[in-house]
Amino acid sequence: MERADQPSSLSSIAYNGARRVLGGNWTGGSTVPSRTLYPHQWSWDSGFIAIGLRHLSPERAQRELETLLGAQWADGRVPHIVFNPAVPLTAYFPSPDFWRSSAAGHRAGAPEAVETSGIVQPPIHAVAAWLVHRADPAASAHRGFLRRVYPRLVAWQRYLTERRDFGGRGLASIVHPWESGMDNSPCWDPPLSRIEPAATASFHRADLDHGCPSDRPTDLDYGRYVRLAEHYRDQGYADEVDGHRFAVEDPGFNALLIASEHALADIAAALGADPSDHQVRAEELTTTLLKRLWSQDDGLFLAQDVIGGEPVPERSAAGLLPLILPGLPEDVTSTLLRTAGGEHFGLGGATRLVPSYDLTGHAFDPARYWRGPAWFNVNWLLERGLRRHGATGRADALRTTLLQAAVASGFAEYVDPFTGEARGTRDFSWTAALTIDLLAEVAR
Ligand code: 2M8
Repeated sequence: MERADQPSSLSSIAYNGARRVLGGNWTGGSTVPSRTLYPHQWSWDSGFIAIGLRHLSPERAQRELETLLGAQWADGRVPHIVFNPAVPLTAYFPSPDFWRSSAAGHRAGAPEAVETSGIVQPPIHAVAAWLVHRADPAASAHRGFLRRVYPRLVAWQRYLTERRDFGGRGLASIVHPWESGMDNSPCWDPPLSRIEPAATASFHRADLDHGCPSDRPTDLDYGRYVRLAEHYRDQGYADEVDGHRFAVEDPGFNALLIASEHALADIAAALGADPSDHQVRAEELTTTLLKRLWSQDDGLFLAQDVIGGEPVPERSAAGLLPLILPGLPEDVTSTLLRTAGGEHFGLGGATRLVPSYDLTGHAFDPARYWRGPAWFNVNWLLERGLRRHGATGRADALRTTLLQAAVASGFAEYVDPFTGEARGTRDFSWTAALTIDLLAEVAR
């Protein structure tokens, strides 16, 4: 099933190492982010993983996405974790017996055959499906890949634009910090401070057995994560506007939502359907994103606390992610490019890779989860954003640094943004997958 035609210009250490990681983390229908820390299937991880896998085996990349979409709920949501029943309950917290999806999510349309979480993650999936298709359009057409995934991807996007539009202006809200994918970002501190934490003794954190405890979120943060998830579960995972205690419009999440709407337009056209609905929606969402989240004073997009009714005054790498989008005004892209290279993120200067959070921010910590370290998926997105907006030299330099850091760190989950020193777990799947994607780009 695996392709043998490895382009000759690829760095063989990076390529072989990344292929080994992805092979070791493959479970037969999907890929775990990490054998130790994250032993199930994660939603946005699988999107990034499929983007890399397409260069090794387009069919395996298709299966990665189809396994995830096979756990989609009837209301359209794609759950952030699809649990592997063969993995012991104690291996990861919150486990399936916490989420109780098939029972508590029954009314919302949770599947009966598989247990999942009830929250979501950033919608990279239509982007991934389109890239996977393009890796081998003939094989994809032969398997009917796009025809099968298109209706599911449309339902997923509509869940977000219709059921999660709590601000009433068209952007999707996240209802839990984990939904951002940037779990412990300082952006969530103000809205989280309103949440009464669950008692620490009421749950057992498995992450501390595998990760470095001082890098991981605190027990206080975890208590709040648990309380929010319990509340959502106990409401039957219903998305009533006033049923949530945490609702935030995150620029990173919404940038991927818009990028996926553009990808749906491409997919519709490839299937001979009318792409115009998707194009119009992508343009409307971009206009709203600019109107609602852009901050010229801060030089990037800010998250909006929907319940608190105000922007969150923190600079996160999520605020740079709209760089992946077409159709931004020239002054916005030039400001974003300046911000990425300036004192707050230091790209091309103080830092080797873009940190997850403002270098000058009060909560900056180069080691702590999503509060400073650099992540490969975020930097891969920014590399594409730089390229899209003509900053080719900077994109090339970022790509080279990413490849060096991935190999030197043993395909780490994340790295110190100044030194590239490995942090978190090793043999991490999206780090390996995106390495392969960048190598393929070099070879082209
Ligand atoms: C991290 O999130 C999980 C919860 O979903 C955790 O900390 O236990 C985040 O880095 C997230 O972005 C990622 O998808 C997940 C699995 O790699 O791990």
